[in-house]
Amino acid sequence: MSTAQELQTTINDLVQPDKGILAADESAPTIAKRFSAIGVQSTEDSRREYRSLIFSTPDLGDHISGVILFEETLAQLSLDNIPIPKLLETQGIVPGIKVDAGKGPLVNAPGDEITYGLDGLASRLERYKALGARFAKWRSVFHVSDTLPSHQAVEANAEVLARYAAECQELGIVPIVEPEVLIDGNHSIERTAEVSENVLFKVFGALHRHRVRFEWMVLKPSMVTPGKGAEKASPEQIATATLRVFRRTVPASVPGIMFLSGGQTPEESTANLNAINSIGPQPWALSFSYGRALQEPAQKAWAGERSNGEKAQAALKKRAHLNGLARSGRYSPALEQEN
Ligand code: 5MM
Repeated sequence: MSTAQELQTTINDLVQPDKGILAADESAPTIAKRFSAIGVQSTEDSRREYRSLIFSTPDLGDHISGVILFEETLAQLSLDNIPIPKLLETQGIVPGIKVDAGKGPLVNAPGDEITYGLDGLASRLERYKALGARFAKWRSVFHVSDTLPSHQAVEANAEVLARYAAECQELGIVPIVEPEVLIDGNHSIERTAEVSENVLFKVFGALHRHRVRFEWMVLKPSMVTPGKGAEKASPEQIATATLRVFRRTVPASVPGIMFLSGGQTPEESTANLNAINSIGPQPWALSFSYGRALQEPAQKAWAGERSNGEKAQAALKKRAHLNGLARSGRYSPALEQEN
């Protein structure tokens, strides 16, 4: 297969009606935090057990088109000794890989962060591809206040996102570009909209400068919401604000926008996606690439006990199903009560 064919096939497999992406790429410190909330110690074995369990959920591929893995998981065997990427492929799910190397302070920009990981990226991508990864993900974060993010933080993160995306496409790997405007703070929905619009303009400018083909990428943004400490907005307000920003900044040639949940509750993130898909038509598919909002109920149900496996799988299946409905505006909160 040519590189172009590989990229197009992966896009076709990832961006499908009724389906979205499961983000299970928590780095070691993040998964330790999630496990500690359910009283489970994070070890290589407990991570393998939990992830193997959720990826084996019967018919997970009905509503999940791709799973983002952390490097450790990509090379792990399931509890039945099947390589994890192979287990996903047999479920009809595309395996992907988080390739950024975390983030840290941006020098001379107090309060801002920059994402690391460009050094040696091409050789890592080749290794991940040999292990079965067909798409990748890189996350940049933008803190919000009256003054943040600074001009240099927006420019610098846009540049590394674009360089990452170009390297992925060169090797036939679909890049997921994740600029996350953080929910932490008391900022208004108007301030989030202003920051998101600026960030997305700069990100697409950089992607264009680095000749990234928009047709072969997926955007993973945050929704336009008020900060966590501010008064809540309704799903309709969030949908209107989000779409206004995206229609101004995201080229129609991008096939899919797959939102992160960013600290919204599972129910909120489904209701908001549903509201977004109730306004249309739009040029792109609008779906989910949730981590916490898909996994939280499953983690609670599992609580580290193998005997809870079926309950955990049912909890994940339920969120995947409801988000699959929200993907085309067919969700209603009343469905939360059904099993
Ligand atoms: C699952 O968490 C991902 C990795 O985060 P860390 O590097 O901080 O461990 C994260 O990139 C995730 O894919 C996105 O934030 C979406 O997850 P949420 O939970 O926001 O939907």
